[in-house]
Amino acid sequence: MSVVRAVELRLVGIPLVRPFRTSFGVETEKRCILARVETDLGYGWGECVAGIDPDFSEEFNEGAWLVLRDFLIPALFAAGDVGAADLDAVFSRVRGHPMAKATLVNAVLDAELRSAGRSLASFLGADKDRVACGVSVGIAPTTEELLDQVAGYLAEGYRRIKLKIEPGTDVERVAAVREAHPDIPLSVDANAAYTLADVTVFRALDELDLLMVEQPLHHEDLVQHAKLQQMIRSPICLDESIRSPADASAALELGACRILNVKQGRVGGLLEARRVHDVARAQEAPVWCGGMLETGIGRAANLALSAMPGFTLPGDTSASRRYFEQDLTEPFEMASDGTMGVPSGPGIGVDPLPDRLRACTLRLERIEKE
Ligand code: OSB
Ligand code: MG
Repeated sequence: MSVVRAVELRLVGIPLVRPFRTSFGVETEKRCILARVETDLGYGWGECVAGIDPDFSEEFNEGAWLVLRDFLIPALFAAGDVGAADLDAVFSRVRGHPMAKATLVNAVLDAELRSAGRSLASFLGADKDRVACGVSVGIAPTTEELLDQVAGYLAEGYRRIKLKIEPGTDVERVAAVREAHPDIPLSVDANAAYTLADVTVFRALDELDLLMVEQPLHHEDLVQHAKLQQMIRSPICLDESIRSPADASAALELGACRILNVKQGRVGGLLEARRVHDVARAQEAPVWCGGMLETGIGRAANLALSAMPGFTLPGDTSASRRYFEQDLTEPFEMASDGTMGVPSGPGIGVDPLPDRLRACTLRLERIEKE
């Protein structure tokens, strides 16, 4: 338990090494909110996974900033002496906005763990100190470029390739990658771009021995996902549809998916992510750690989460250099066997490099408890 005395909100921007294109848009820069909470015991960091536009979810940077500044931070100050585990209740009067809430939950948890000298991985019950890494490959301009990128990532050691697809850029592309690499773990992510009327696409993908098909349909279509899962062999994995442990449990019970992508930021933070993990484990559904092109701050949290026992598939926990020429923290590097070390220092185990942080900050607002 501790009293939060101030929160620094910061909008940061870092160019991506190459544009990242999905079925919902293209990103050339990572832009996100970082929160640094100051408590009577120390400080902690949280990264908000919202992006520039409300496209992956309703949440986006400018909206999340206002929700944090005008609702969540005042509620946190009013709560007085609190622990990260209490924040669910403290924030309950704000409906939705799991990404904004996660920012503070994670920052307060980081502060608690730092002051206790305990690593996040140990707190979450990690059973490994290295995790297997996959890579999410954006929609490329041509099949040749896609094949080049995939070959490059495989040469670096990535243990699973995930291809972004959209209507019109799907079966042929995926088949070309499968032909070039008959034995690799391969998956696709549609980011909700299809409908049940596209079942022929998924039947064709079924022939390509995919590890999973991620979020084929609209995020609110749990029933349609259950119908699609009945029609195809490849396991469906849900991402956008899962915003809470309750969603996870509903989706598994309905048969809307057989695998879950756990993004701590999308489900309201690390504590809720642990609950999603527990729900999935109780139903023997594998989970893996998704990513939102995080900076080193969010990446450190993701790596700790990935080290939990139910995370049995490689995550989108790629090396810093897959995203940025220079990260905000010391770069996360992947070994040639496709594994990455889980930070073991107190809390998330990393800090932003002061000069990098200054150079990447686009806006800074300090909010103090009265
Ligand atoms: O759907 O998993 C997704 C990135 C931004 C928004 C949504 C998604 C992604 C990724 C990249 O696939 C995962 C990563 O490497 O961080
Ligand atoms: Mg996804």
